[in-house]
Amino acid sequence: MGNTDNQDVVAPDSSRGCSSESQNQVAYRPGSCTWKRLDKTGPPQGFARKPDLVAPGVGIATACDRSYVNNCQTDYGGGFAGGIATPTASGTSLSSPTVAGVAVLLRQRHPSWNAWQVMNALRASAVDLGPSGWDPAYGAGRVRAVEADAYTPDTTVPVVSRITPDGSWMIQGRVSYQLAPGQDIGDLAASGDVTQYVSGNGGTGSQVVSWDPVSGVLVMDHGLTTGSGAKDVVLRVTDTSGNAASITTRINRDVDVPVVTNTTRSYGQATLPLQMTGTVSDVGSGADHVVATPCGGGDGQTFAVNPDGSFTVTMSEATTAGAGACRDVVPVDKAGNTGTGVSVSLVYNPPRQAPPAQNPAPGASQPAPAPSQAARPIPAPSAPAPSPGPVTSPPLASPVVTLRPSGPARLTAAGGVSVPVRITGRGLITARVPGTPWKRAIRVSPATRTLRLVLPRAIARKARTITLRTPTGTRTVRLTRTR
Ligand SMILES: [Ca+2]
Ligand SMILES: [Ca+2]
Repeated sequence: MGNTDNQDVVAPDSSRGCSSESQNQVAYRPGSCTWKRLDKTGPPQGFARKPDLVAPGVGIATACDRSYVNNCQTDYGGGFAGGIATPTASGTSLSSPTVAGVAVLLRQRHPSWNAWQVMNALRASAVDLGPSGWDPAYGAGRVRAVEADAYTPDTTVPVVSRITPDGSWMIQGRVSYQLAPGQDIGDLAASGDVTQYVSGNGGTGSQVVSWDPVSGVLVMDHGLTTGSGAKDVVLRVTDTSGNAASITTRINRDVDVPVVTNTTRSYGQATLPLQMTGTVSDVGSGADHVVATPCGGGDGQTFAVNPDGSFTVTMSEATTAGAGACRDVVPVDKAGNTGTGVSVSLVYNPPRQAPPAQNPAPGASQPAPAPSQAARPIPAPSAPAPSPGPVTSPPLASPVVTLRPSGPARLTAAGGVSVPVRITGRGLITARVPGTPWKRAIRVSPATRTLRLVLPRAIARKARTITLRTPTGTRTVRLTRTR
């Protein structure tokens, strides 16, 4: 309650509300000034916007006697007939009884009105003073009895609808609602089926994150704290006339993290880029995507997970033979849970050009080598051109390759293999690492002194021997690990 003089000027000693903040900003901003609901009546704590009203409270004629009342003052400008000075007093102690008297009249005139409706009648009928609308000096304005009597109470139930989510999945998350703009919200209360809580009553742990009275958008933390599964959260909205509406939001809570399974490392791809494939399984919301981050750090890249859980991660930086790429791949489910990552390293080993046809058609030309083969780490002489001959001559016999390792074959930690050899003849040999799917075709000639290969790291870790197959036989070579 504030007090004004007969010019509608707020008295210096009048009580004033929070500065320029709106009612609901005050209610939802921790640390801002909030109404203390000390007497447990009236509007809920945190929703109060004070003062409510002003009423005349300066120089009010009273029956007070200065002999007994300290703040009883004398107004020598007025006076009773007969020239006796009129005893007056100032302060909200004088303005409050005026408003209380109007409220009593309203109660008598409208016995069906509840306390909210009497309060609203007083506010709505007041003369707006000072800045337009409610302000911290005048509140709703100066009380008016006749206009308050003519007030029609609000019986409209608040209209509230949910914006997000609707049956979607979340861990901790927020629910947003749309309240019809302009509603005078008296109370907001929300509850979950696991954790009971209230909001908007000024208590600690309020779940309301934001509330914009202009747009009517309210955002609330759902407040659920336990387990996965379907949960109901209820928001109850009560307006300042006591009209209430509630809305229930079904939340599918998922706190189970996704898991990467069935990782397949692809290597030696015939075409770039390198790709790693795998599957993500998830309890609850289902896998959504994986985030692949360079193992040495850097920006993560997102790859979608298909409905069947499969995904493919591509690594585009390895474009030359022997170049490698590495990713830490972390699965994420639709609720935002992130699982444990897997680390994947791949080495680009371009496929060998197809061996020349054993019986090339007369006049057939050799295909041009692919550009990437220029970067092959293995020095290999050109394939022998088919011997020229008459077009009617029979097919040439296969070149004969005999091979005798001439020293220890070495394997470095990086996967590099070198095998000293002596070669007779020209043609292709096939290298394999027993127990793995890895194989490679190598073109050789008598000039070849060392076979050089690069194994993917995963293969190199398993490799103990390497098998070299020639048209005339197979030889297994033991690998010596070197630094
Ligand atoms: Ca005003
Ligand atoms: Ca999950």
